Formats: sequence, structure tokens, C-alpha cells
Amino acid sequence: MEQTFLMVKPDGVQRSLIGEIVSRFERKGFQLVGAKLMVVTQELAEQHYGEHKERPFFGELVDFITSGPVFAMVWEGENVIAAARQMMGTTNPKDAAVATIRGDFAMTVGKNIIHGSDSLESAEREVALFFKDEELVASNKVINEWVY
Ligand code: RTP
Ligand code: MG
Repeated sequence: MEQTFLMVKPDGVQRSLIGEIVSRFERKGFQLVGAKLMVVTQELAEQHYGEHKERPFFGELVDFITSGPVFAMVWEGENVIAAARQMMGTTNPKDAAVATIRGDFAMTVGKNIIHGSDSLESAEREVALFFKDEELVASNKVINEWVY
């Protein structure tokens, strides 16, 4: 089953949105198979956002993601990578549709509440970067029978 890496960013944690965000993915039918509240180190932030290294906002991005606790998660389900991106809304919350996470809770691109892997390749890379195998549990097959 497909997996994705999602992370409530420091602004989402400080604004007490962890429960709201977890709830949206649970209600959709996806399964949480790993989660932890953690502080991202400078080194992990630079690895995670490596694709943006040459961008002018790279320094700010790393400073922001290391500025407070984040809630890192692995979610599982059919098409979860693309579905989670849809549920998150566009990168810039100004363009994000209502009923998406960024559309409902965020105002600016620098503080857009949540991160989600953008492809199968990024998902595999990011899950492995943030979680050890033993930190992930098997999905609940009984629930899946009622979802699929
Ligand atoms: P994320 O990686 O955080 O899930 O967001 P994303 O895929 O929607 O956007 P991405 O292009 O990967 O950019 C990563 C994060 O960098 C910040 N950003 N700032 N100032 C700017 O123009 C700018 N552009 C992007 C955003 O916080 C974005 O989530
Ligand atoms: Mg991205």
C-alpha cells in the first residue's frame, strides 16, 4: 500500500492544529502508521529541503522548520500521496481552495501549516529520512475492508 510523509510544521503545532489535521486524514479513510513530535535539527532540515538549496528562501525555510516542534507522520492508503497534496491545498495559501488545510488555516506561503511528499520518490526518501522501520506499524486490514 502507498505511503506518504506528512508533517505539521511549527506554526501548525503552535496553533494547536495537530488534532484537526490528523482527524482530516483519519476521516478520509487513510491510516496513520507512524508519528512523533520532534524538533528538526539543522542537518535534517537541510537534507529534507535539499531540492530547494539554491532557492533564495532556503535559509528562511530551514530556520522556520527548525524553530519549534513539528509533528512528523507516515500515512498509508490508496493514492495517498496525491490525495494528501489535494487535501493540503496549494503551496501558497492565498490560492488554496476552501476546505483544504492551507485554504482553511493558513495565510502566507512562509507559514503554510503542513508539508506533504510530492511524489513516490520523495515519499520514500522522506519516510526513510524521518523514521526507522521499527517506528512504523502495519496497517489495520480490518478497517481497510470497510474503506475499499
Ligand atoms: P512542502 O514541501 O512544505 O510540502 O510545500 P510544497 O511542496 O507545497 O512547496 P515547495 O515548492 O516544496 O516549497 C517548500 C516550502 O518552501 C516555502 N516556500 N516559500 N517564499 C517563497 O516563494 C516560497 N516558496 C516556497 C513554503 O513554505 C513551501 O511549503
Ligand atoms: Mg515540497
